[in-house]
Formats: sequence, structure tokens, C-alpha cells
Amino acid sequence: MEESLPRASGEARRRPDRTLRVKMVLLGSSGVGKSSLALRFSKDRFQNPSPTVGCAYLTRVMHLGGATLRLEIWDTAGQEKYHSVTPLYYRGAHAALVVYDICKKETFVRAQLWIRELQRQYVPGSTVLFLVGNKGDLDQDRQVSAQEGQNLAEDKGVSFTETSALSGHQVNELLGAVGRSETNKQTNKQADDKIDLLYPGNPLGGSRPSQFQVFADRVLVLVQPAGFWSVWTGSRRF
Ligand SMILES: Nc1nc2c(ncn2[C@@H]2O[C@H](COP(=O)(O)OP(=O)(O)O)[C@@H](O)[C@H]2O)c(=O)[nH]1
Ligand SMILES: [Mg+2]
Repeated sequence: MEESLPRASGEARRRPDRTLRVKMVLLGSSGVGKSSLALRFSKDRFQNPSPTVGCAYLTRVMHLGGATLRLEIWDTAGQEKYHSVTPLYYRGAHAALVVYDICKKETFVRAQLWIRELQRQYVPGSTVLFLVGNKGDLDQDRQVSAQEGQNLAEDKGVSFTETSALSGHQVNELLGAVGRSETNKQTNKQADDKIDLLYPGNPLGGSRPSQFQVFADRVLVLVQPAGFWSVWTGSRRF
């Protein structure tokens, strides 16, 4: 029974430095505004004709709740025209933004395929997906309603927002949401580490417990020989 107990991981896993690197990739059909959004995220400006970004990445530093986030914003180098974006591009991403143009229905259809592909490839929880309807400033030419976007996002279990790279509408809010999703992941991870340290390192300063029981995968009850008992819980599954 003891083999299944969480193991002490040692102090070494503490993170005094709260600088987090966040890899964020932009995906979606050609012309939806990925490069424009990348430029807006990084430099807070808009450029028409659209910037030739691609290949490498742009960066943006954000401060959020005591943490410094270094966002690496990856833009495709036009491979999406041939639907040939390599999985290497989005593998290991902390956040993936699947972008469509609210004025072009086919880009919305294509976004669904992107989400399906990503959900097949990524490890759940490690990459957070956002569905982004861009060109929100062109409401008069809209072919996809905000409700349709919302419905798709709910159906796929991803976050949703409409943006405008041109006006900057909702761009900072989106970046904030990406940042928060990453700091939350890190906080959960730290909670995991804390649980690791609690047991078997003498939780009550006494001897090792004689019994333990796990409820609902999340709650660990330790029963001490003297009849004391203590309960540990956290984000980790025991
Ligand atoms: N009106 C409007 N045009 C945009 C917006 N974002 C991008 N565009 C334009 O859409 C075209 C394609 O943008 P681009 O960033 O190159 O798209 P990409 O192929 O997905 O990288 C360019 O002419 C941009 O100026 C937006 O939010 N509003
Ligand atoms: Mg581009």
C-alpha cells in the first residue's frame, strides 16, 4: 500500500524566481490577422499592409500578480496557406490562439478543424486553447455572429473572445487571459509540490502514520497510531 503514497520531492523544486516563459502560438487561415495580432500584442501597433512577421517570434513582457511573464508570440511564416503548419510549431505551446475572420465564414469552419487537430495532439491541460474572432471592427461585414463563436468555444471547451488588431479592442484582455491561465497552471503546480513535501516528511512531527485513505482521488487522510488523524488535499491526484 505504501508504494502509492506521494513521495517527498525535496526543497529543490521551490521557485524563488517567478519569471515565466510563455510560448503562445497563432493558428488559423491565411488573412485572418494573425501577423497583425502578433504585432499588436508585441508592439501595440497596427500596420497595413500587414507586417511580414513569421519564422521566429515576437516577445512581450507582462507583469501579473507578482510574476513576470515573458510571452513568446509565434507567428506562422505563411505555411497556413498550404495547411502545412508543422506540429513542431505548436508542440510545447502553453497557449494556442486559433484565429478566424468574423467576416469570412470559411475561416471559422477552418478554425474548427484547427481546434480538432490541436485537441488530438496536445496533452490536456498543458496547452490552453483560445478561439479568437478577429476584425471585430468590421461588424457591418460580419458572417459569423459572436454567439456562433461562443457556442463553438463552449462545445470544444475552449475560451473565446472577439478582437480587433486594427483598433486594439480586447487585445490586452486576451493577453491578460493567456497570462492568467499560465500563472494559474504554475500555482496549481506549486500546490502539487507542497503536497509532495507534506508526506512522508512527518506531517505531525510524530511517527509515520499507520493508515491512510484516499477519497475521490484528491483527499488524503492520515490516521496516526495514537488515533490522531489529519487530512491533506490539493490539486494533485493521489
Ligand atoms: N479591418 C481589420 N483588418 C485587419 C485586422 N487584422 C488584420 N487586418 C488586415 O487583414 C489582412 C491580413 O492580415 P494578416 O495579419 O497578414 O493576416 P495573417 O495572414 O493571418 O497573418 C491585412 O490586410 C490586415 O491589415 C483587423 O482587426 N481589422
Ligand atoms: Mg501572417
